[in-house]
Amino acid sequence: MSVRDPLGLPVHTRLKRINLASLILIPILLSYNLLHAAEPIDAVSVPAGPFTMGTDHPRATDEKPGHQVHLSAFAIDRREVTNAAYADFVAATGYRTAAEADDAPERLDGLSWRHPYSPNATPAPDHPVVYVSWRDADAYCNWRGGRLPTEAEWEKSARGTDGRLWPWGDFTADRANHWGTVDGYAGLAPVGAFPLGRSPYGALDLAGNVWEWCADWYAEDYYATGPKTNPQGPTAGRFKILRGGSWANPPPVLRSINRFEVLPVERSAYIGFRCAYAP
Ligand SMILES: [Ca+2]
Ligand SMILES: [Ca+2]
Repeated sequence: MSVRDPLGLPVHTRLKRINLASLILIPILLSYNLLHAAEPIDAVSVPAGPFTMGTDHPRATDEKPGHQVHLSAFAIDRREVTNAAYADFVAATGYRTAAEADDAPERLDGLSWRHPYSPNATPAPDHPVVYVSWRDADAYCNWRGGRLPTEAEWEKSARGTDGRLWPWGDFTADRANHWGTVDGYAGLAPVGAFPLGRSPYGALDLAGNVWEWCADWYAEDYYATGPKTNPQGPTAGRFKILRGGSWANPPPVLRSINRFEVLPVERSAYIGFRCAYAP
């Protein structure tokens, strides 16, 4: 007489059925998870310590003065956030960007992060996501367990501690996607296409490709008046900070000290972002 389980089946028969089901179901479940899980975070570490923020250059305006700022340790994405990564976020959360709202002006053009080049074109998965407002960027970083970098964190990530003006040192045209085609790209480039343009900590495309949202509100005099330890920006304001310049800007705009301010609802083919994290 064989042993029977509560369903009345011989145990060895039921185990066979379980094994058969596992053979079919587990690979399906695994492949579903692999297809829908977010890519692992690839961030570079920036150690605690001081760096030179801003400049004393006579033609500088809101970048004055050069001053020592001390930051706690943090990590920052090695690359700009891609369309593929943003698609993972939208698939997981159902998030709808500002450009997709019923009353968004872009709806007349059919442009959004889903269709950034033209209404019918699908974006390249490895291009930086664009047409994202400050809130759209902030929501993504929160979902990833991070946040947008502060303006000070962004600048330290790009400049290191020796006061350089571009992430790799002095400007050379082959190290960032900027205005024109001398760098090999007329428009957006895949993220990480310029390994020689890496910052002292290994972050890529901090100069060029897309402008990057920072957490802070903008104040013209903040470099003169802000705190010298972990500055977070003014408590309120009208504009948010963008840094690094884009594929549509000439080299001086890509300088790592260049501050640019826009309304937080702004979105365009020139604006993307990356996230920062606790170390
Ligand atoms: Ca270019
Ligand atoms: Ca960039």
